[in-house]
Amino acid sequence: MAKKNNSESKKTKDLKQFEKDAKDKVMTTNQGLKINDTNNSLKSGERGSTLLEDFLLREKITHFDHERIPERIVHARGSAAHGYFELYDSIEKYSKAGIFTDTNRKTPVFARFSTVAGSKGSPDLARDVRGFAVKFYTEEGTWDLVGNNMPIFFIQDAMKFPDLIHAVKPEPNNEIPQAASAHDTFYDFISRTTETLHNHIWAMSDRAIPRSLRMMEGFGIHTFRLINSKNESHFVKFHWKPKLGAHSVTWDEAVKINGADADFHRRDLWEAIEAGQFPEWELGIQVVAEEDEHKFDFDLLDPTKLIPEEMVPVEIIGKMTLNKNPENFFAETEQVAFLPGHIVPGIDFTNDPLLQGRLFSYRDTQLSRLGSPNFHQIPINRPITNTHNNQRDGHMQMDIPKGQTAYFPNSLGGGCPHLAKMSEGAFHSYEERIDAKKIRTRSESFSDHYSQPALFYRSLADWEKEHVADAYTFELGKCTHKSIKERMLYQIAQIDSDLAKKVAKGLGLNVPENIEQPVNQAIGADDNSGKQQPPKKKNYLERDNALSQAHTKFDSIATRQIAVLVAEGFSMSDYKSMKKALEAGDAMVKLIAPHGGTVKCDENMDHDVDASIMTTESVLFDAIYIPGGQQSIDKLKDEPKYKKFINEAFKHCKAIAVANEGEHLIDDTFVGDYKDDKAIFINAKPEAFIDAIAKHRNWERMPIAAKVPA
Ligand code: HDD
Repeated sequence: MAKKNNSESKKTKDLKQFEKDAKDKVMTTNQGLKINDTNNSLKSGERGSTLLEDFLLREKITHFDHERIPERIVHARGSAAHGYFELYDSIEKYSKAGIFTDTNRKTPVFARFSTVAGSKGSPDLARDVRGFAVKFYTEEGTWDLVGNNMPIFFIQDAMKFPDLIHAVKPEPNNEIPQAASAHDTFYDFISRTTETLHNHIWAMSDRAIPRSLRMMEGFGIHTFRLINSKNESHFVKFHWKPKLGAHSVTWDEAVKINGADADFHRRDLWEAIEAGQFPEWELGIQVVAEEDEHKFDFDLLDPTKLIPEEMVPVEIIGKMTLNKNPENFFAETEQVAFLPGHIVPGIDFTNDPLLQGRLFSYRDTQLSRLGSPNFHQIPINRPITNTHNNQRDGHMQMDIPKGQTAYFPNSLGGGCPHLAKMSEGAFHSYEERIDAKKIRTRSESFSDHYSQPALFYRSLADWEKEHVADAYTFELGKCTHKSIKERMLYQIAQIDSDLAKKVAKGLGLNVPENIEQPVNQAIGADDNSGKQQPPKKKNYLERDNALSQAHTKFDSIATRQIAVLVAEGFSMSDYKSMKKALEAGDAMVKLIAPHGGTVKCDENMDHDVDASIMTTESVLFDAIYIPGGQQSIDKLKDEPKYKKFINEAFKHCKAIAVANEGEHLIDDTFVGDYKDDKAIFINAKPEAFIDAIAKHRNWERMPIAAKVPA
């Protein structure tokens, strides 16, 4: 059953005043002049030249000529939705933030998900990190948690960000490749910058090709501080845990989805919300006491390290629900500006050098992207609280600040706006004690670059490990320089020697025993302290189950797309019972027929076709059901694309169920020889099929699936 759309929030109400609805309205110019022709320019004679006088043409064309703004320098491709955050229990012992203490609040949010490297129009299933940015419109001001779907970052210091991005973006001479990390410049950089290897192995894992934006985790990455009302600080890491679990597609699917539906993730998010299947994530925190700061084998300020959940469990504190799509993509999703510097009392920064640099970069980028220091006045960016200060003017000032004074202190303006006292909720930076030399260097405590990638790899299930090996092999296989591949193989060997051997085999190379030094050039040229080569990996934890998607949730088929393959005469009784069971679990059942329009079942009823086989692909679905009906099956057997459809689903380890004569169709496919596979069902109860769909995939099938030439 679709959930009720109770989407009104203080923020969506605020946005309403800016919405424009042209329904039943007359067309006008931007000055309100009514227009009776928007098709023809003003000419001297029927075939004459266009007149300079034509202000209607000029207004229309000028606006069009300027309707693009620069895309985001990174995270250009993204989709977003409105929703709200609810707190389960107050965490006032850690934080005084209203959002973390008041369980009666429904804090409005706007969340945007993105890929990093591709342009605005790039396909959704690129192998990439996903951005996970949430704007909380709180009563005390806006808090932005600008994270990713991986818990660590590539680099330790913001100073390296332009290098990282220049290396991964299309190469500057020919602007190739689009939305892909599989190229020489990226691996030239990665293989020489060992701090990147942890985030990089995550990017080689299934996490980089999520099944849905609704089925991925989110992380604030940096260690932040929570500040309570006694001004005591605790370190904190933020986690988003999807209610549907974290699931991914295979690389073969990703490549094909990009062709079949480049908007796969965007469409999936949009359609789920339109269907009332609101995406939900629980917010979790890992809290570390001040006095425990140095008890770990890694530095809490190093953003390339995670705190294993085995060491510090995640406490679930609340839930985010996304329940409303934007009204206008450009006005909301494109113009939203996230800034890690947007915080509220009760939350504060740490000295993580990556975070510190971000505090500068995001405000700066909005100035060129949105064009004015007044970007906070754009409707989607306005806080739900009142704002008063002495900042004035600038491009596109939308407010009309009243009064004679724009300075502080003043007496002519009655001293207003006056300063807030702490007791009135003023922000006050945490008074951290600092006694240090001014120095341009990297802390020795950041130098371990191999232990956590190794922990990640050890924690994966066998099928996940295989995907990682395939991903490295694919990516390095796309590089053209042998020296880069070999340097990368050496680095992989420092993480796991078996993994390196597998990848080397695929590349037709050997894993080098040694490589030219130094490999870690992330520190200054004059630093001779021996930090050039990171130390060998340590094993301070054998495995952390939270790092593997084999330990995610497998209890729901909600929003799973089920392709039902039918032609005229399909069995209504088979279809009806399966559809009922699938829809009871909130799955999306789609009829795929040889043609569009409607298709008749064996009870002579017309059914709307969701897609003709010519317009869709197996990779867009999670599972297949084939009801019986001899006439229907005979027709399907005549159409070769059905075989491709079924073989591909089998290759991608998906559940397939058939009823009665439906078995004859799979006998014509690869599936015919593997009917004892645990996710292939012949005349089975719907419950068994449903259970297999909830398990996402039958990864045990991988060795057989690899043989399918689809
Ligand atoms: Fe960033 C955008 C996430 C490091 C500079 N970043 C951006 C977005 C996300 C992240 C999700 C898109 C926000 C949106 O949807 O509009 N970035 C991260 C994370 C990082 C990180 C999780 C490390 C933990 N970023 C980072 C560094 C710098 C930047 C170190 C620069 C020093 N990021 C930017 C930017 C962007 C941006 C250039 C582009 C568009 C924007 O900010 O608004 O300023």
